[in-house]
Amino acid sequence: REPDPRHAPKELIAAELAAARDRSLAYTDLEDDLLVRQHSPLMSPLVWDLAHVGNYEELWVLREAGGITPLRPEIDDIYDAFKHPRKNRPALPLLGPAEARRYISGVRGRVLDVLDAVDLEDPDPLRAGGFVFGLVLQHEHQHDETMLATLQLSREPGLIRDGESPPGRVPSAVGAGAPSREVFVPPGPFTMGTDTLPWAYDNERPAHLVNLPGYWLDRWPVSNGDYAAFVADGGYGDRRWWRPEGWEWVSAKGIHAPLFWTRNGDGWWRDRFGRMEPVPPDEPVQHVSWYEADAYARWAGKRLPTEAEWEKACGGRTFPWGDAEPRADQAGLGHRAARPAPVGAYPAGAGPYGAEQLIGDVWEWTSSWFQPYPGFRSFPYAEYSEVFFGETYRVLRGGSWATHPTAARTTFRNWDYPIRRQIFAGFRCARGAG
Ligand code: AVJ
Ligand code: FE
Repeated sequence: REPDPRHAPKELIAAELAAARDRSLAYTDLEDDLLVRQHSPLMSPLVWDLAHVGNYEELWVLREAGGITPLRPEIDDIYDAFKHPRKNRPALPLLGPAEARRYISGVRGRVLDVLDAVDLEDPDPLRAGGFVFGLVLQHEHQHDETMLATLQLSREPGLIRDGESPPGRVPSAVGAGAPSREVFVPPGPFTMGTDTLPWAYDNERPAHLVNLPGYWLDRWPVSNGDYAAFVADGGYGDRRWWRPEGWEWVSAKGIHAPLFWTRNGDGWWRDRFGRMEPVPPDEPVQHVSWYEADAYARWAGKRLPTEAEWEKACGGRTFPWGDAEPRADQAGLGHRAARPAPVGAYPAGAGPYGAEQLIGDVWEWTSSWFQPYPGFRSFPYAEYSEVFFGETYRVLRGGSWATHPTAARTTFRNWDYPIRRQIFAGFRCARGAG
């Protein structure tokens, strides 16, 4: 098998950096107008993401780890995500597309020089195990996923390749003799988070014991077909299923289906990167907010899992199947296809209790707020995780079809506002054993 990039030799780090850059350049290989325009007030112009990725490398690899004199200190302010909310970014004096490409390629050349010179055994925590390279690599892939969400919001056709078809529906997922739709996770303690994965973020640390009662977890994410039944049952018009804030939100906004769904005759169609298609019933539902996920679960007589319940179902390994890097038959990751695979497509990716599709395909909303683990220490900067802790953001787990394997593992924590729907997020349900 491929060596794990988290314990990577320099050549592998360099190859991973090149692959991430190819990806960013592919998503921004567009007419200037499409790069400079703001497709949604929720998102940056794509040309902002592009230069921001390079500026982040300049800050962390060149200046902090490499001790190199700033190349373009005057643009730091523009690309500081905390100084300017996304909706204001089009008004900034952004580098144009050609200049942005030149800037990030100039930075990258020096990054490779720093990589060449660095001692990966250096005890300095930024350099040890190549942490700072893992940081910028995961950062770039996370922005690539964000750019895909921007491109989906643009509804412009023909910009995103569909990729290879995801695996077809696996017969064992349906019909007589199919596995049960829920798996049981017995009571007891498990180790949540990590002390040992060298490229894990601060918010995944430290490892700590969590004791949970037994619970049932859906074997698969909720499908479009499942979700359409909630819609057809009048779920969006029935206050009983909703949190008060969620009810207020759907009522005020007139929300009655997932983002990108449109009624067509007696069926649902969806916009997928600018093309309309019937909503595939077997695919995990995407583009629902936390409030919608929470309401569906209540309608189904269940609830969302806590993030501890989600992680325990993965069995304490880097991936549900073990510590080996994902194979194509285990998880849908890295934009192999521009869509999730049907529910049941990855039995080979099951965790020890039988839950499938935990990694890849769709991010999964959990009931948990984004909070620090006991003993949390901010590293390398408070603005990555710490400033987001509290009762504002809900945690998502597992990664989507658009998530690169470098940023996918059972301990990885993502978070967003409970009203957000542009991310590639779905969910699965849980219920207590009682
Ligand atoms: C972890 C996806 C919530 O996009 O805001 C990118 C990742 N942090 N640049 C985000 C991130 C800094 C972050 N999320
Ligand atoms: Fe960023």
